[in-house]
Amino acid sequence: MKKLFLTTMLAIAAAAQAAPQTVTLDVPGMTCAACPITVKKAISKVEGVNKVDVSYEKRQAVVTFDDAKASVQKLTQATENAGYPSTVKR
Ligand SMILES: [Cu+2]
Repeated sequence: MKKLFLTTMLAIAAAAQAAPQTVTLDVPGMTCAACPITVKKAISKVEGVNKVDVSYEKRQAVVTFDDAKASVQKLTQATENAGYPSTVKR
């Protein structure tokens, strides 16, 4: 009984560690309709990213990622490497 409880707790802990996270990045450097394509490509290449929605009008990227593999820092680094520095929208 105790062992089952422990196993369950470990499973919950593991699931919590690999929780999908959604973050909105401000990408002010997008200046034309082609920019979001570059930004989306750069973010998509980061391991653990599940979904990327880039809005040129809002100058924002909404990214869903597995936080066991990716991190906000990796995302902002990826956009910066592509020529579009970004910051987390708070
Ligand atoms: Cu452009």
